[in-house]
Amino acid sequence: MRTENEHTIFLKDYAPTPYRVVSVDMDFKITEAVTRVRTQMTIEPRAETAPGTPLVLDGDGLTLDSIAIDGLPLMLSAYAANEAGLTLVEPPFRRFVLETEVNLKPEENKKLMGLYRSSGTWCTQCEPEGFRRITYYLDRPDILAPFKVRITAPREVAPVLLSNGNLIEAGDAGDGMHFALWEDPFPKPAYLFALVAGALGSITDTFTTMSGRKVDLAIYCTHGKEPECAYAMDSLKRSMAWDEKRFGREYDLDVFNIVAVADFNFGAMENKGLNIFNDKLVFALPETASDANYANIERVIAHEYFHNWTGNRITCRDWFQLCLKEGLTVYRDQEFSSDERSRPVQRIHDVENLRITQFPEDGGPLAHPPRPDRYREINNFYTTTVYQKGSEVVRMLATLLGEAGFRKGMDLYFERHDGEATTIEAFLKVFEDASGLDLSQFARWYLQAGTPTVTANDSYDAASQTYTLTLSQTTAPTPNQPDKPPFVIPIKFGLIGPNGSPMGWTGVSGGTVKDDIIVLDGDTITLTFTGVANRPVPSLFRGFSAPVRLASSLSQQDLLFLARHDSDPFNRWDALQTVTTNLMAGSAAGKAPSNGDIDALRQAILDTLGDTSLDHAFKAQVIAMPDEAVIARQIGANVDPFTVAQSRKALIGAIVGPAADRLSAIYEDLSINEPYSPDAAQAGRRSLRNGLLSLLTAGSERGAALAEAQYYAATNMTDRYAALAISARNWTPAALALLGDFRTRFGGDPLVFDKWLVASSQAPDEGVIERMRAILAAPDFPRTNPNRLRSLLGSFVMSNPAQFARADGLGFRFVTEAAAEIDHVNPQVAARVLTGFRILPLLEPKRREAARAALEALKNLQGLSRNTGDIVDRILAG
Ligand code: 0A1
Ligand code: ZN
Repeated sequence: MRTENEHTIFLKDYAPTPYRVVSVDMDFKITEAVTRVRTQMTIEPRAETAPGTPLVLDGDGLTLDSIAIDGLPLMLSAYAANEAGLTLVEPPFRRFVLETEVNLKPEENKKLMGLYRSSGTWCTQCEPEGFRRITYYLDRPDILAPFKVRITAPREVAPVLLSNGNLIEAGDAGDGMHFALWEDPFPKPAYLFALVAGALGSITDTFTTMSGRKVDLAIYCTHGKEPECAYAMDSLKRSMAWDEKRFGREYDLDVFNIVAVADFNFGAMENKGLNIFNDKLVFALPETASDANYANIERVIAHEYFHNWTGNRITCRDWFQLCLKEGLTVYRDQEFSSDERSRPVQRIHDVENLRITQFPEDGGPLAHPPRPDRYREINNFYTTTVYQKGSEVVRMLATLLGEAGFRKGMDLYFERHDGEATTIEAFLKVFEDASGLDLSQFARWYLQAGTPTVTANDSYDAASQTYTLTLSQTTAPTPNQPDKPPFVIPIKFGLIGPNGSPMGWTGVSGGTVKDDIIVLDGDTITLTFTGVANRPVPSLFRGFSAPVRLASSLSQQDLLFLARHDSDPFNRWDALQTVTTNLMAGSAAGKAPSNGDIDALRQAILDTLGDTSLDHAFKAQVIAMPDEAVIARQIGANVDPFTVAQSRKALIGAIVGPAADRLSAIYEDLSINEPYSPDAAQAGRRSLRNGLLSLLTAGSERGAALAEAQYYAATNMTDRYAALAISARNWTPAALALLGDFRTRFGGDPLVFDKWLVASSQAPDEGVIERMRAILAAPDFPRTNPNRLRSLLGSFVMSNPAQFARADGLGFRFVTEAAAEIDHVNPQVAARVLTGFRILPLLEPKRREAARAALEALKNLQGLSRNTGDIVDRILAG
């Protein structure tokens, strides 16, 4: 039996290392069979270190081939080396140079951490703890050093040799070998190290920074894919300009390189001056990539670029502080996308994502604060909570401080901490110093897990023209955190009068209200507004000003009123989503919605569609039906996902039925004749059209045929894939044939194959698991590629709850059995797929037991990785 403490690392145990690294010189000699890595590091004891203190370096799977200090080989008694580390028993008590040599077999590295090969290219992934798979080192983010890296490799197989920083020398090395010498002058933690060697094509461009420096930009890829990198390059240049304009941040090296690789555990990685990308986030052509892919490429290119300041120049002291760089950088990329596209639509999109992925995490067995205080496996903490909730916390700071105050704090952050590895506390301190606010209670957002529920109740007294609003917060216990003292919750709000226009008041008492923001920082406040001429409808949490769940006493009528009149587009959208979610959740619990309710909802949707002041992308969000996961959360317990899916579909049918003619007419009107462009306006039009197709297919007889026709007529991937996915999700009569066609039409393209895998995993019919088993069992299925595995299994687990959580347990067993196999090859991917089991506590007892049994069987297997063991244990304990 594992116990929580075995391997658990606690934040409270943080201590600096007794030695620091002054500089690093690495020499890689790459050949087909092995890569020899020679590392020279200049090391010195810190002022407070006692003589004789051992030096302990991290290693993972390494074998030491030679070791010397200041050029002299070490005696065997002076050190101890094994797979997991290297200890110098009594290092010199002065500055010295430690030289080690190891030999690596990148070809055999299927974990994709450290140095590995992807389609023949040598590449690296070091965050968080991959550098120790390359050389013995103090592999932690608070050790910063300048690096010089020499790469020697066969010219034929690896004409391109890249590392961090600037190229300072390159040339012939004899015997068909050549070399390159790279120098990164900015001290950096080892997790930002990168090396690439291979036969790659590239596109190049330049960017002139605000101070007039010219930066050479390049994107490297497999030969032949160059034209597919254009949108990524365009996104990069726009990101560089935006960071100058919005945050005053200029790029600092002479070159910025991006490399696209086919095998990658994550989206992308911000290595200093050498970002490495999952190729799905670089390649885009209209025929093979959807509008959503384009938007994602733009977002992730920006995200990794923005890390240059938030992550690289200022990094994390330890991995508990991960959201210092991730939450802040997600906030920055969301702001970028808002400025480049539509702000309200971006906000809706980001909040939907938060509700579908982060709320379930925060309300389940894997809940943890944005800054956790313990972990067994850090790789399991690259979560939606650290990233997306981390971003929401930064956004709340910006809301509380105002735009100018927030910028002042950010400027101070860059000024005060440039070149440091720092903490959340230091981050909050700059905003305190810039604004004079006390943020000690606000800090709880970083320290406490769980989604608060805010309850709002109001009353109006016509005689005294007084409006009373009572707001209270509660947060359920989460693992290791039974009690939750109150959060500081900024509630951006407005009061709306009977004719739909904003209402003022003459006085307010009972709590803090600054302009349009109420700050709820206790358990409950009761605000009294005086001089309110009529009963208002409150619009609360405008722009989703805090990551909470709102339980309000508003009637369906009030919500529909907001949907029509709120000046805040986010709340207009949210009001309608709330009405729909409530009706679907109610119907799944056996409470059939009344005809009046349905008619009113349908009318609200039609009115939105007819409103010429709204753009297409916004309308598309409004007509999108709530995700099954959101409905399940609303039900809260004893969920039967099959009934949820049925109720959802039934309600869509009831809404669409009498409006089908009208909806099809709008659908027809929206077709596009101009050539494809991924721009926001065209993409918005397509998303509305495909949103209508989705409604019509789920809710009417005619949809299936429309989808089939659209599939064959499509001239771009957005429309073709939408038609395919909608057909598969609704399991239309043509679905199987369309899947077959799609498979052959794009046979060889791996990223399009992923789309086929996703669509295949979404089918709601009983046969879906059998078909997936067959896909996985095919001898040519690329079982070591994370994109393929996640497309099939990840999307099944996360987005097909009715089949994943089947009452007979078949879905659960299919996933645990597949995960057991993947775990031997790539534990990170296996662990991530298994996080889908976090819905367990929400399920009705029979399904819960079936899920538990599948996890127990997995847990009992021999040789499970720490990644998988950690996830399974936490879910079973929750
Ligand atoms: N820092 C990257 C995320 C990342 C994390 C781990 C990786 O390998 C296991 C790769 C990338 C980002 O935020 O984009
Ligand atoms: Zn990041």
